[in-house]
Amino acid sequence: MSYVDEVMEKVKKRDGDQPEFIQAVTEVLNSLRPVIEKDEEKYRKMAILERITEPDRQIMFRVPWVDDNGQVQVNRGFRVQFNNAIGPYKGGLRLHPSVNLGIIKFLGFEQVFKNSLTTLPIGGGKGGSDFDPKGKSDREIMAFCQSFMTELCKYIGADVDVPAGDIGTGAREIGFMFGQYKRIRGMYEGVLTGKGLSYGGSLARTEATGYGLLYLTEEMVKCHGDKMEGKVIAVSGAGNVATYAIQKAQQLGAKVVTCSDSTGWIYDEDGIDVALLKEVKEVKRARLTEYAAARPSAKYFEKKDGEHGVWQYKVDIALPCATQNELDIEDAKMLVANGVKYVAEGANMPTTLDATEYFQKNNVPFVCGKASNAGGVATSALEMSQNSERLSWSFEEVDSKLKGIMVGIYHNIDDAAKEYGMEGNYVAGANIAGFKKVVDAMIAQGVC
Ligand code: NDP
Ligand code: 2IT
Repeated sequence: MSYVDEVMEKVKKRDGDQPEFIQAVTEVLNSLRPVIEKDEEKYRKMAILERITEPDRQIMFRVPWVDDNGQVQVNRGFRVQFNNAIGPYKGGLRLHPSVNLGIIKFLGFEQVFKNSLTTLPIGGGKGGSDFDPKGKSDREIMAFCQSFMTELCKYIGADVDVPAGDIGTGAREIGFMFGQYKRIRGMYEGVLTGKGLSYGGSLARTEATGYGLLYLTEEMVKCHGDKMEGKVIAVSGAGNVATYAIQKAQQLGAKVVTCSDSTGWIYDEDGIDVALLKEVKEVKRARLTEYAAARPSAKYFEKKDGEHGVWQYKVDIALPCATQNELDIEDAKMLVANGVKYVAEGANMPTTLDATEYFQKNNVPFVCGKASNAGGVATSALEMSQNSERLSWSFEEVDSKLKGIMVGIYHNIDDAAKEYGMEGNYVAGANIAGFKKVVDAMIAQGVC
């Protein structure tokens, strides 16, 4: 049996109850076959694949907090420190009821390769909780965040592990967590990114993931002899990534006709009104029904099982920006039948494995999240640099560095795919390029 298959079997046996983690490992290890096969005995002897699929450590803890009725609530907190071969652990904190160890492990595993692709010195980690922020008061959110950080602060630090936002964790939550860290540890350091601008945050971090997705997409479109201007785009999600992806797409002359949340989606034939979307989602924290109520050109549809949602329309580009496995094989067939030309992931693993293969078989250029959504964590690393030198850079400076990084990632993954005879397979290119740097560092650092 090949070394890749051997390790795949081991991971399935050991972590078979973590389907998302198995899915992420399957995609990465399959892509690495040509690299591993070139020097199979060396990698096997060093147990590189066993080491890269097993986190350095997995921390799980109780998060007790008091709700507005005086009732004590208990959630489960997680931090998976996956790999720090190239820098301190770095990755977001997800607050969503679906969070469990397998979800955090898949996200941490992806983060290792993504962070490597940014070219910046950051290792991979992820954390979060099954806490549901929906419908909670600001006081309840603060109570949760303070309790969560009371335990988490033992394991993180500016040179150890630097968490950030993800689903359900935005500027408000980062602020509450930063305040609690500072209070308990008695030190002011850049232990979190995505901070407010008045206390060490970076300009352009809020926009970075969405903007970065579009910078990479624009470069891919250009390299296919095409242009962004006039393109019609379907975006899913209505959170941080989706909002700024829509904004940048429109600045580049494209029209985004959809967005969605967990209960339904919007089709807006005139193009999404970003100012209104921000008012509904960032200010009021309301449902998309409010967007439709305020905009005559928009239609709201309630989500039902088995429907294609935002993927049913005739668009040139699809940008899934909500959550894992939100674009399945049936959606992919529909998009391809409607002539989709490019797909790039804003979310982490939003496309199922068979849907990814379907796009590739039908020659639709497809970029996986670990490359196309790397702009968020890259800008987090730029926030870390600014914190270390105790300076703040201008929006233009951060944004231009972000653009340079995203254009660089596109060419890096394109070149890696070509080098291994898989031209146009950006999934393989991303996994191979991300893997090589981490593995060089692991080998140089000995058995650890
Ligand atoms: P937000 O919490 O800001 O927004 C998430 C959006 O996705 C919301 O519209 C939410 O709807 C929707 N959503 C969440 N879960 C589900 C679900 N189970 N089914 C359908 N819709 C869902 O998160 P972000 O925008 O930050 O994150 C979106 C994706 O991008 C995630 O995969 C995240 O890991 C990834 N990502 C984020 C980065 C960042 O910098 N923030 C960086 C790189 C990747 P609702 O409000 O109804 O829950
Ligand atoms: O998935 C991701 O890359 C993020 N949620 C951002 C992580 C970070 O540290 O900025």
